[in-house]
Amino acid sequence: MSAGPFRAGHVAIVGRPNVGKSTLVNALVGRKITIVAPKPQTTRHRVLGVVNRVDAQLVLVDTPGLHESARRVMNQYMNRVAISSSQDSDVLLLVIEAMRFTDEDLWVWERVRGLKQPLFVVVNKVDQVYPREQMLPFLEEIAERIPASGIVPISAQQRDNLERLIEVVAERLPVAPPLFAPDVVTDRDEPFHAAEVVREKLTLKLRDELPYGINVQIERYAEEGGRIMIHAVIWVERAGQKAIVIGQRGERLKEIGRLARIELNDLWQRSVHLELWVKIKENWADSEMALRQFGYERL
Ligand SMILES: Nc1nc2c(ncn2[C@@H]2O[C@H](COP(=O)(O)OP(=O)(O)OP(=O)(O)O)[C@@H](O)[C@H]2O)c(=O)[nH]1
Ligand SMILES: [Mg+2]
Repeated sequence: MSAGPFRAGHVAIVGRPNVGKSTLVNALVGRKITIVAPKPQTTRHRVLGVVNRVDAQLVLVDTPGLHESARRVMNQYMNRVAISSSQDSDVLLLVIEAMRFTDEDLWVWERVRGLKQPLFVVVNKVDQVYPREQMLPFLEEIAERIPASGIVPISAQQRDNLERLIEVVAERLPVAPPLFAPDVVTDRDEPFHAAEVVREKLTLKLRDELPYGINVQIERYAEEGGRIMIHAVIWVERAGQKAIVIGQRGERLKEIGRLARIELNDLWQRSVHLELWVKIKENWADSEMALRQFGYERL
């Protein structure tokens, strides 16, 4: 146990899409609070995850992957979320992938390099590197390119070196009392999580381009006779997309609903009844107004 003062603050987690930011948040919190998928641009919102230690509370801020080609209103919104979360944080974690420093990583670094907060480079997915010594020249190159408070190689998936990461980050947080009560793990409520889990399953089950034009909205969330009743609308941008989401004889939609329901059942230890509808709102991702209606915060 440490004899130092209690420290608490916000730790923004930024990086290009698909490097493992959300996986890292879930691994550190020890519970799935933010969705994960093998495709880029999965996270769209700022989601907080709270990590409690004897001498520190880390309020992790999961952010959408910063991406250079953000032409649509929704993509610009995602980048704004990531940047404003970074500005508001006490410590920044720039997540990259082991052995892969891309032009987009460089672009992300350019976006945050002017910020005053301590910044750590988190080199994720080291489980994919054999033998590990291969990483040394890569780590040296990163150290040369990015003047950071530290470089921490980890595997979010294998939970490798995460305690070390928590330790070095906690040391840089301000001396402050906890920001959240000890039983709070996230700022998001159950309907938000339900919508996100449905979107995660859609992302997993649909071909590559489609998930970007999909939004999930909870229309009804209620407890009835000990069960959680959820009605969700899956918004797509065109009639053709609706047919794809539903699938032949409704098979795909059924499977997506089944997977989401199982996950929510397990997570909440409650019986969940989930009904899904697919509706069309043309080009909603290009519309500031549609984003507002869907509850994307104003930034
Ligand atoms: N091998 C390996 N895969 C990982 C690790 N961490 C994450 N992944 C995988 O990388 C993919 C992307 O993970 P996410 O956590 O969704 O990445 P993200 O950075 O949040 O992505 P966006 O939200 O799209 O910006 C998923 O398939 C994860 O399972 C890791 O430590 N090792
Ligand atoms: Mg994510």
